[in-house]
Amino acid sequence: MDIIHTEAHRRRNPSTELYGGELVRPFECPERVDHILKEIAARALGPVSAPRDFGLEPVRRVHDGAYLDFLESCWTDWRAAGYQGEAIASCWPSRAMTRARPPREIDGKIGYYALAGETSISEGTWEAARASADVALTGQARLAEGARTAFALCRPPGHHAARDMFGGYCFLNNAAIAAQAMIDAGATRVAVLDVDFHHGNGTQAIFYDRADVMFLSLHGDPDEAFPYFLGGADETGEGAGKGFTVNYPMPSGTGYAEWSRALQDALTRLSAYAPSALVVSLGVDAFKQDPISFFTLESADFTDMGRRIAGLGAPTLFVMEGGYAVAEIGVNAVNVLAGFEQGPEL
Ligand code: OKP
Ligand code: ZN
Repeated sequence: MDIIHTEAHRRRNPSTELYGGELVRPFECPERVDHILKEIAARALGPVSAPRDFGLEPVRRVHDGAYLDFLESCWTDWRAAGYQGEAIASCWPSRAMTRARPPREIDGKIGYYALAGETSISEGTWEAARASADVALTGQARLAEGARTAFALCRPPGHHAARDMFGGYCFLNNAAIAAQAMIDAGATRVAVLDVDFHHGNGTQAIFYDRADVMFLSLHGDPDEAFPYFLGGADETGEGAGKGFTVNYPMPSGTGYAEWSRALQDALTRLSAYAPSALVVSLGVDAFKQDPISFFTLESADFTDMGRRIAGLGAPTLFVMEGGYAVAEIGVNAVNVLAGFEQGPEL
């Protein structure tokens, strides 16, 4: 399997995450990629190559222009305002404050574009986010050139990022950018299957009113888990997109028996949709030892997950999302990919 990776991810290395009222070292850290690469090498999964530079055009197909300008200038503007720490949102356009436009001043602007406060913006964040989108787009290009599968080792992750919102460690929605690029290259039906523990609110929102990109997500019930305000089973799409969003929220303690039944249902729906390409938002934070999640999947379950996804028979782009049990992230992520390469049990 072709693996796309760049060391530019290291430019995303903030020292703070607002967690439980403290500023802690972020769960989403550069070592995550080191462990994945180490396991890729140990198991000879395939060649690792660098991304191409696609520029911002394919990113603009998914994200708002003023939002991209904000991401690019945020760190400079934050420092210019005289702040000593990393850029953290602390005010939001809440329900009763609907003056829905970005203020000029950086403190207001970051609150306007933030969906949550845990994600600090630091020097290099924009460059790493852009490189991460290029990684996904390069994976998409591999599929367009005829590859059956590729692994975009994206970091930072993307599935929480919406058209004009960052947060949940995400800035640019790598999976959505790749899916849109597939459509722009002529695909008529693409699907995004999101197996990260957290609901892919950004991806859902981006494609909510569209029938050309189906979105299916298995995740912690938003009544109990981040991102809290999207991801219910009653969200099924709108307009032309009605029926093309499918959510599987599951409660605390969910193990693979229950999780894989949801996956089987998702695969049955996907099979009926018959996408010409599949994007898998590959988070491995459903793992039992994940420090911020509450499912109980074992490492071996990730192999089975990959095998089942292979059963769909669609050209498949894996896009890395979450997973915070850092020592085990390599084994868990590569298990999915190796399971996919083994294919379904006959
Ligand atoms: C990103 B991805 C829980 C706070 C959760 C954000 C989690 C972002 C996960 N107390 N903070 O989907 O893996
Ligand atoms: Zn996650």
